[in-house]
Parts: sequence; C-alpha cells; structure tokens
Amino acid sequence: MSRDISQPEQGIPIGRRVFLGIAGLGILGIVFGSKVQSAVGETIGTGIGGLLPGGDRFRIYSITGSFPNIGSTDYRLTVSGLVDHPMTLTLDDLKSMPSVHLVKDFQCVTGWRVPQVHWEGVKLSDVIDAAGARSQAGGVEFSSFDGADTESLTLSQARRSDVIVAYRMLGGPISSSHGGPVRLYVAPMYGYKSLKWLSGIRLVEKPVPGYWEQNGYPVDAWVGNFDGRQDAPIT
Ligand SMILES: Nc1nc2c(c(=O)[nH]1)N[C@H]1C(S)=C(S)[C@@H](COP(=O)(O)O)O[C@H]1N2
Ligand SMILES: [Mo]
Repeated sequence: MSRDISQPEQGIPIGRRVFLGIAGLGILGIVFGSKVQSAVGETIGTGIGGLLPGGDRFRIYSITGSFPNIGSTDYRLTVSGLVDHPMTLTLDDLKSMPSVHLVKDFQCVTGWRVPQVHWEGVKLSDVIDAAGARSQAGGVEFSSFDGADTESLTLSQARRSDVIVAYRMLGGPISSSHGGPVRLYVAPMYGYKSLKWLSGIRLVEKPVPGYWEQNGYPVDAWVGNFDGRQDAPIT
C-alpha cells in the first residue's frame, strides 16, 4: 500500500472531547497501549468484541471532530437533483422499503479492516428508483449532516446491489459515532466512500469528487486497487 494514501486521515484533527463520553476508552487505552495514542481516530471497540483479537475494531473518524446527534424521529433524507419526484424520507420510510442484509468486511484505505460486519438497510438503487432518475443523470452526490463530508459515485456504481443506505450495523441501530441513524455503506469500496450521517442524495449529470478525493484519495475506490488485488468487490 502506498504511504501517500494515508496522509489525509493522518492530517485530520480529532477533538479529544469527542471521545470523553465513550465508556471503555480508558480500558482500550491500556489494552492497546501506544497504538491507541497514535491512532488518528482512536480505536474504539464496540462492546466486548473490541477487546478480543479479531473482534471488531473500527477506528472512528469525523472530519469535524464531533458527531452529529440526530434522533431517529428527527432524521430526514432528501433525494433531489435530476429526479422526477424529489423526496424527503424519514427513517420509518426507509424501514418500510425492502431491506437488505449484508455481511462484509469494512476496509479503510489506510490499512485497517473489520471482518464480517453485519449491515442492514435499503438498496441505494431502490431509493433512486423511487425518486425516478432522469435520463441525463450520470452520477450521485452525497452530503452529510456534519456539513463537511461529501462523496459521489457514478450512477452505475450507485445501482450496485451491494451499495446500501444503512440503518443498522454490528447487530443494532447505527450509533452516532458510526454515522447513525443512517449512513452509506459502499461494500466494494474503501471506507471513505461510506459517508456517515447521510443527509442528502442528489442525482447529477457528472459527479464532483467528494471530500476525501479532494484531499488526495482516489476517485476509484475499489478495494484492492492499492494492495495488489484485482478490481473486484470483496465477498
Ligand atoms: N461524515 C463522515 N463520514 C465518513 C468519514 C468522516 O470523517 N466523516 N470518514 C470516512 C472514512 S475515511 C472511513 S474509513 C469510515 C470509518 O467509519 P467509522 O468511523 O464508522 O469507523 O467512515 C467514512 N465516512
Ligand atoms: Mo478511511
């Protein structure tokens, strides 16, 4: 893996205050020692799994240094741009659509991977179809309630069945730190495509590269592009 790829995340200031309220950080600090201190986003386990070898060990990232706190009844997702029916969806609206359950690895481009994570949500393609993409639409742009992160996909990438608008992960509702109540999960691509605190989906002619791409990450984020594997989704 190229060292340059990891630069943007290393440069992100993560406010200490964000982590003060998270139980168990002290214990994790002892268990993982200096590794935790040097990690940009801290290494926070989710339950006991975070303390076990091979357990889930996500590093929590936030460009802004804080986590938007959005109640599940307050949540709104807007679908706009080149669509026949612009929509605003509640969490209940999303939950009333056909759900998909994926069990897949989560891979950050900087090297860490969490194996076999359970995800649940709706296919992004179902949301796009509900709004009715116009024929000129060639891409999809995503925005976040953090007011900072943006992402984008081509329309054909967005229509893959392993690209979902997720409302559950790790066996429960998505926590605020993981981007809840609703985040994107783009299974075949590196983690930076999986935008947290998803606020908007906008259909456009040609997608503008998102925040991470503007900071040096590749627009084509297929897992494997930087570690010698082929351009294939993880299974
Ligand atoms: N809004 C927002 N989404 C984001 C990020 C972020 O900083 N802000 N970081 C991205 C990166 S680089 C990764 S690897 C994953 C990490 O997900 P996690 O914080 O749930 O571990 O979220 C992605 N989505
Ligand atoms: Mo990442």
